[in-house]
Amino acid sequence: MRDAGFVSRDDIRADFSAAMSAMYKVEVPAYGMLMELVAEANAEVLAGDPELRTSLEATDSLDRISQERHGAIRLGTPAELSMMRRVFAVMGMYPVGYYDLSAAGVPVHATAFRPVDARTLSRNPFRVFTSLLRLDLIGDETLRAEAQQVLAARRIFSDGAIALTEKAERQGGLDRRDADRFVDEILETFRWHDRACVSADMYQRLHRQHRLVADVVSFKGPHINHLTPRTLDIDAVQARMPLRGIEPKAVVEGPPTRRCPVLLRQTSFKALEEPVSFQSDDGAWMTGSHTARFGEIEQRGIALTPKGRALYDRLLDEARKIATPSADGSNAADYGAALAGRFKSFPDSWEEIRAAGLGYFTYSLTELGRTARGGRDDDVERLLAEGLLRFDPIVYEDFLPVSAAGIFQSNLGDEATEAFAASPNQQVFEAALGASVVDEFAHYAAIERRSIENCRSALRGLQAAE
Ligand code: OOG
Ligand code: NI
Repeated sequence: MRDAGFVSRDDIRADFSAAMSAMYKVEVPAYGMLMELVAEANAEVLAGDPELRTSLEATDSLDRISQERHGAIRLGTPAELSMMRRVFAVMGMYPVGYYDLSAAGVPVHATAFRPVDARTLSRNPFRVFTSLLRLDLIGDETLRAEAQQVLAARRIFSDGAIALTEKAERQGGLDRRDADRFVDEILETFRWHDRACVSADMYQRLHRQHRLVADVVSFKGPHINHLTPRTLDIDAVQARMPLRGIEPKAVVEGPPTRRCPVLLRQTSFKALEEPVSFQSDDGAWMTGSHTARFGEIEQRGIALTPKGRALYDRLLDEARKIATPSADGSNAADYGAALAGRFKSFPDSWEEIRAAGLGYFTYSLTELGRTARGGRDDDVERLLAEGLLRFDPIVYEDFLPVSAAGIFQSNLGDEATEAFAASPNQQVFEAALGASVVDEFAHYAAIERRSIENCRSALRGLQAAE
């Protein structure tokens, strides 16, 4: 909607995504190198797979791929999370899904802020995995209280960022000048700060409790900790990383290599050890180090129905029981074999996936469908059999809790693995957020349904018009 000279939310998001990418390239040069590797691999895949190219074109998602990335931040308080929700809304990004990572030993729960409808996704699909620290899972009461105090005192948004967010809410949008200022102001929240806001002693105590707690509590803001480009061939990029001096984690998270990619596959390289400084009581700054920021790539496949997802979860679980990937990567080959073995029972053609009701698809008219006339019935199967419809997989736009935990773990290091009782609490999360999260399954189902309705009404319209 382009009311009264407002810049569209999609354009603000695209500008913000580009600004973040430029900032991260300067802050973490390996990210720039990863982007080059991904661009190279994607060009090769497209050149060698005309069918994939056609499908991406049919679903209007070819152009977005080179722009595509996600980031991640970790927030400390409910107030930060609810303000972040309002900020992202100005850019057309809304909370989708709830991820509980406590079961995997990471004391956070999370959502992903992202554009939701197909048109805005194809304009720019930038998304941010946003987690909220759960101090309630931290056993040491004194430390918990201290951490709470530090977090309560920090301000992660500039006055300008807050004022412009309120203005956008009041007016229903921002004009060009305000939109540019908004992007600049919000960028500050995500910037890396090498001066900690706690003493070296407190940092150590937080760190001993959990490295993630130290990362969230010790700094002025929720520095962006990675930006992830989307590749069409994650195995190729994984294999090439070492050739450029980047050491990837041993195991690719998510499903194994398949002809028909499902859900999401991810791999990352370890967090960098970066210099930071801590202020002592006499005001002097002392140098130390911190690891938080890393690089990641992802390959996206089809969004699965609850039935497909249940099958995925079961097969993954079985594979992990045969060989649980160890942090040092020593059993990576065993795990890879177990995963490939278990996933043999997951159908690997789009026809079978569709017939078994495992994945979501969009339907569109074929060339023949576009020129069809006269008394067609509405039955999808018949229209497909007659060659009037085609179907294309709907891309999974979300995240996976087991994979996310694996990414967290590989960056936090071995010693961070701690057993928390699984305690998902979507209600508490949504109360902090100040809104409910979108149910991803209902959302994909609605996209599929709408595409079928569109085909039907186009067929009907055509019959009437021609
Ligand atoms: C987020 C890790 C999860 C993903 O892609 O699943 C994630 C974090 O480390 O803050 O980014
Ligand atoms: Ni990520």
